Amino acid sequence: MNRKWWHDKVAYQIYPKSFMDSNGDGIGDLCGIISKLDYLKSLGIDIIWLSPVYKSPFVDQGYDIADYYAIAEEFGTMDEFDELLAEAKKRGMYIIMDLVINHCSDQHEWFQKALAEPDGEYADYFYFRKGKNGNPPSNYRSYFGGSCWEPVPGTDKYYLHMFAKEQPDLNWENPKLRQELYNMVNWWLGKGVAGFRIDAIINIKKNLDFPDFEPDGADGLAGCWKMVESVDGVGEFLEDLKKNTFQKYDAFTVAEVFNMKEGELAEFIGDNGHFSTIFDFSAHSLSMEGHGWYDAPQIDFKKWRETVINAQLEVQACGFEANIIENHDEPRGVSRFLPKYAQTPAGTKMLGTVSLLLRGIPFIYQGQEIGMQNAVWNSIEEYDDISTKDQYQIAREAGLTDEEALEACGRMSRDNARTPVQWSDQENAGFTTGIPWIKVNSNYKSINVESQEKDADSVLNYYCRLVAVRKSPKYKKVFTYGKFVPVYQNSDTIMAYYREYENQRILVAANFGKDTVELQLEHPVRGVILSNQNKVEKPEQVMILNSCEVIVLECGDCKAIGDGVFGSGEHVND
Ligand code: TEU
Ligand code: CA
Repeated sequence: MNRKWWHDKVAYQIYPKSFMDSNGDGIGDLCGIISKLDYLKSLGIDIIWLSPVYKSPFVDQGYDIADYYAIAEEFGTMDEFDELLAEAKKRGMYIIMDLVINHCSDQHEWFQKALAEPDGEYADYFYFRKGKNGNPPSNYRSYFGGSCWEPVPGTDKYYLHMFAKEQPDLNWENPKLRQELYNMVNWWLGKGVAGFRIDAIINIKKNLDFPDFEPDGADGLAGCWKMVESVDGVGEFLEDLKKNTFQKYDAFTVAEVFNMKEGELAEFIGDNGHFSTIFDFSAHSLSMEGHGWYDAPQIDFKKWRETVINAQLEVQACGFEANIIENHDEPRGVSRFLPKYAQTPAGTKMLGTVSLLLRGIPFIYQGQEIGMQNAVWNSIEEYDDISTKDQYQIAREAGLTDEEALEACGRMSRDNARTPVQWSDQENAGFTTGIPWIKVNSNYKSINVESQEKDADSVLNYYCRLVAVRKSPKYKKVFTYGKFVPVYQNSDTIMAYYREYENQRILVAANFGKDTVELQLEHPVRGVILSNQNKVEKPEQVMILNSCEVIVLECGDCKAIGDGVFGSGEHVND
């Protein structure tokens, strides 16, 4: 495996609208981010992923882009963006942008021109198709509910949108469109962004026959992802994109890929993969086994552990993935992956440790470092997110009461990750002096940055130590390239693994259960590297882990162990 500049970095996702408001309009902005760069530096962050900050009507909170070359005035100006870039660079930090090129906003000039001339050249930037027997061209349901096809006014045609109707899909079969996108990507790379998080990119390849699929819901439609999963050829587009853009700049790219086909992983993240890496959504996908949020299975610890372990073992054979416990589309990780009794500072530190020391590049989502949790939502009107409102409808149409549907949304809504970052116990959690665009989590007085900065034993200060351990000169290589080896899998409540590289072996062991567990150590312990119970005594022969305890131990020598890629024996080439 060739060594890459981003391999040993720690990344942080900012959802700008909820991060920090600098001008009192209740909306987070670029100057707010600049004001917090030193805070992120002290946390040990290297790479910052900005969710979209482009001009947008915000139907899907900026994932509906109306001008790829302009900063949304709600977030600030291009000068302020350039200042953010410069200030990040001064601190040795990298900025990656969110690249949303499966679709644009219906307010984008391309789409407006297409509507004006439905048979003109811009109509071919999109998928304009005639209906069938008075119906839409196919029976696809969008990710946000309803048909994927919207009538083109004044015509007998429809346009395709796999997300909201305000997000028309871009026609990647059109080389002119692709070139327009490549020019835009290179313009941002030329400005000095270090790369991109790439949005929903698996959806760009369509089956141009738009065949119907077996309906899978009360609406008589079929999930649009069935078409995505059934068609080949996305790789050709992704290679074309990479060769014409990222490759020229050694850019770091992390793709959001659901619905990847079996056996395609190496093509996506291998040494010559389409992307530097992709997110590991395997644990998040456990919630997608129902018809919607209302019947999404609750996370079972052993199933979660097995899923994480299998993903680690599969990926280390061909590359790296990006590890998360949450993002702007998911509920808060602490609320989702920890049982109620573990939703404490100790449990939060435990979950963070298990995630950040896995093999792969860790992404911390804003507020995760202080243990932010799901909010309490009292009515569907309190929500902003279009996906949540759709899921509420799905639940009600499935016969759930308002209360039951609200419980499902409260558990799964993306808005749980979009409540403002809790900076202090002051009004609006110190996020804004104005009226916040979305409600602040009511627990901000007990969970906030300012109080935790003053507490050496806080979640925040533990995360600082955790990131420092991962990046320390002594352990950087083993945590970056070390082989992942699961252990104690026959236990009902332990999640534990070794990281092994050359003669180093580290044990990460966590007890997600309620009861204390005694474990027979397999290797002599040299010392305690990190403990969420502040333990310093190294265990001998037997290790005792209390409920919600995690410990990181340096174990005795191990024989020449591979760097975890392509099995044992392979070493990283400098
Ligand atoms: O999310 C993509 C997305 O949600 C689907 O690709 C995914 O398959 C589905 O949700 C699985 O449940 C990205 C952004 O992260 C999200 O915020 C946007 O709403 C969406 O794309 C549209 O841009
Ligand atoms: Ca603002």
